[in-house]
Amino acid sequence: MTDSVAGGPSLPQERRLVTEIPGPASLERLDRKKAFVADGVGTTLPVFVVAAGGGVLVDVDGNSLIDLGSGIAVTTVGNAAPAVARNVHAQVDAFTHTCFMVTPYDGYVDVCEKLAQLTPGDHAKKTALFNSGAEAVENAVKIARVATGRDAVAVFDHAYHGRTNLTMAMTAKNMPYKNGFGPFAGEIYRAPMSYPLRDGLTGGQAAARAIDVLDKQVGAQNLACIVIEPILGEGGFVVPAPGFLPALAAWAKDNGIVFVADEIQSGFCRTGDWFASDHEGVVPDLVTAAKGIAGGLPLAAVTGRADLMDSVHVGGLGGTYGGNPIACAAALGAIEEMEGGRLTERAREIGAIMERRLSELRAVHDVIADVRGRGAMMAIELCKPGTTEPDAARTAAVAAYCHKNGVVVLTCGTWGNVFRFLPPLSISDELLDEAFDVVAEALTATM
Ligand code: PLZ
Repeated sequence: MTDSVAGGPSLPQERRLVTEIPGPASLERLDRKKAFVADGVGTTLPVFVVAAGGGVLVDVDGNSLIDLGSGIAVTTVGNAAPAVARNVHAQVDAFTHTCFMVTPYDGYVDVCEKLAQLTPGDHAKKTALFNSGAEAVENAVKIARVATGRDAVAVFDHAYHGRTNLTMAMTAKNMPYKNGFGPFAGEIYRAPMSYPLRDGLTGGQAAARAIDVLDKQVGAQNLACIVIEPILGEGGFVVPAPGFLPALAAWAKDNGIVFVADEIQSGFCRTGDWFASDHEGVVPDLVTAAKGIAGGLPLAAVTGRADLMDSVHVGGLGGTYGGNPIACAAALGAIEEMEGGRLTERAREIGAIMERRLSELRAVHDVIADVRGRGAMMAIELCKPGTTEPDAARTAAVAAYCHKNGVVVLTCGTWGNVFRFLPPLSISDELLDEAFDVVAEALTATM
């Protein structure tokens, strides 16, 4: 065991490599991981972390790495962010759990009130809290089914919604999420997503194509809900063509289908708006949120039209830990950081820097087929030059170079050929620039 080291924004904001990555102390721990942790739980970059904050992760060997992943879009306000840490400490000292379904407490209701204000639309809204993103998605489907009396659920190509049985069925990619884990839940239907690089369609055309599939293969009258990520997360940070989401939302509305925006990865300031749906003025019936909501503590939510939320019988929604008081205290701290730190604006600034750096790289590296994203949710897709044939091998090589050189980068996409850049919004411009210098070196070194 390692003694804890103070993290948060006061950590030196620097990339500092004192050993190979991973270093000897991490390698020793990797042996213990191998002995005691199930192999099915993989690791992208096996350095063992002892402290983190601002824009860095510090490992057990004393290396300080630049974080462009935020623990998969979670530490949007930064790691050990001051208001999160303060609220968590206070809550731990007061009480750690009662189970909201047994005896309630303010933090849960406070988070629900905040979500009613922050999610798109000014209609009457209610919320139920859960532990993980997958659990939120499952509950959104449960609510939509009860509210409509229908069974069918529409999802999209490249979608990621989780690893539980229902959400595995909703997730598109077989390896590693689904392989061998069937049989999957029924009544899940997949429609084509708007993917501008690959289909060249306008938003309206792509929506018409998806609607035609759903109308002919399922029937609008059988659909309880459409569940969609407004910007794809694991599926490749694909931003649908303008007009795609509004057209789908309008069709859902006309046909009594609940429109669910899965904002688990794209929500909470990541894209430069509170939610990605805001960008095109889409007002979903239900929104699922998790990840960035609570600065690293496990919390998830379904927020939506009060009439839909209240269609479920009393006792029909819940779970032992859903809306745990410590997680709620953390969420209130994270929201305080977002509001006080004007983090939607910061996400846009970070997005502008990343877009400039990535566009410069695209001009010299013809392996970069696409630069896309919004705010602090940017990506490049790597393809064989002049084609849209995915280049996963080059992507892996560039990632390995970045990792060895102290920059935490994440890949994604159905073909594993997309780099997604999603730094904490607490990162400095200097660190961000340094990280992209390393990405540039990596692209050159792997030519
Ligand atoms: N919906 C849009 O991005 C989680 C998954 C990492 P949980 N994405 C990261 C992995 O390999 O397990 C995610 C998401 C969207 C749902 C989820 C599921 O959220 O909190 O991981 O259950």
